[in-house]
Amino acid sequence: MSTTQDLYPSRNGQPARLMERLDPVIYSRPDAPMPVARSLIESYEKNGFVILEDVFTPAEVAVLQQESQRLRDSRELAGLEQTITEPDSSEIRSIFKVQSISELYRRLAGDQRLVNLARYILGDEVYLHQTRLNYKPGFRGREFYWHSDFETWHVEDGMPRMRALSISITLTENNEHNGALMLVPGSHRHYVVCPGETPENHYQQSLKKQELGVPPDDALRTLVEQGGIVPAYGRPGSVIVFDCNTMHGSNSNISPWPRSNLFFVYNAMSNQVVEPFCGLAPRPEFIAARQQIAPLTAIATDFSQWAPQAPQFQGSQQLQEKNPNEHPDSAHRRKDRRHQHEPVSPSA
Ligand code: 6CS
Ligand code: FE
Repeated sequence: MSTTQDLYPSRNGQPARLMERLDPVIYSRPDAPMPVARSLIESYEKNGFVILEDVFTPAEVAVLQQESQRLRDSRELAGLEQTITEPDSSEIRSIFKVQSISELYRRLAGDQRLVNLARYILGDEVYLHQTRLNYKPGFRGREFYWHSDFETWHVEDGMPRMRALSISITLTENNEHNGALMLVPGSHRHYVVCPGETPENHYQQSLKKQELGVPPDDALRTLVEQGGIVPAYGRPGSVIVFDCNTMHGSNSNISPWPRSNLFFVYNAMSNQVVEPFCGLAPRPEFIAARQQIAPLTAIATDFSQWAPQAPQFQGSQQLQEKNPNEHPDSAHRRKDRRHQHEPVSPSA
C-alpha cells in the first residue's frame, strides 16, 4: 500500500459516493501563452474535454491509418501481452504501448500539436503514462462501460493527483453508428468513490470488459442529469482532449465501419506514479509507465512525408529495453535503418 495519503479513496469497502475534485483542471498560470484559442481552453476547463477538428491533414491521416492496419495485420503482435482481444472473439480490441512497436506512433506522441497542449493544461513537463490503439472493429467491437480513467490509474497504478489527460486521435470517422466516445460535461469536477475491491491481476479482465471501478447507477444518473452526454463525433484526424477524471464510455459497434482511435495519456512529471493505492502489485509497464519515464520533447512533424518502413517488430524482449523517449534519429542510427525525414515546420 502506498504511504502517500490517499486523497481519492475508492474500492476500499467504503460506500459509493460523489466527492469534489481537490485538484485544478488547468495548471498553467492565466498569463502563460496558450497553444490554442482561449475559448477552447475555457471550454476544456468547464466541461472536462474539448474536441479539435482537423488537427491532422487528410494526407497525414492516411499515413496514420496505414500504420494502424499494418499493426493489426502483424502476426507477431497477435500473441503479445500488450495486445488485448475482444471479450468474446479473437479480434484485436486494443494494442497498448504502441510507441514501442511503431516508430511513427512514437513520433506522433511527441508531436508538438499534442505535447504543447498537454504541457499547457498540466502546467509541467509531461511523459506518457499509457498509450493504446483501440480498434473497435465493425460488427463485433464491444463497448467501454462508463468510467473515470483516473479512478483506475489512482487505485491500480498509484497516480497520486488529477494531473493527467488523454488525447484521442480519430483514425476513422467517429459517428452516431460506430460507437463514438461519449463524455459527461462537468463530471471531471466530481470523483466517484466506487464500490467493490480490486482483485489481483484485474487488468486481465478489465481491459476486455470493465466491471469494477465503474460508478453505481445513481452516481451516473446524477452526473448525467447535471451535465448531459456529449458524443465526440468527428472526421478522421480530429483530436479529443479529455481530463483524466472526465466520465466517459462508448457503445458497441454493430455498424460495418470500424472506429479506430489512438489514445495517448500524458501525465505531469510531478505526478509520477507511486505504489498502487489498492495495495496490490503494480500493473505491467505496458499499461502504466513506472520505470520508463522521460519528459517528452515537442517535435514538429509533417506525417504526410513519413516514408513507409519495413516492419519494425523486434520481439518483446528488445521492445522492453528500448527507451521510449529516445530521439528518433539516434534510434534510426542505432538500428542502422534508412533515415526517413527531418522534422518540418509546424503545420498547426
Ligand atoms: O485500465 C486502464 O488503464 C484503461 N481502461 C479504460 C477503460 N480506460 C482507460 C485505460 O485504458
Ligand atoms: Fe477510458
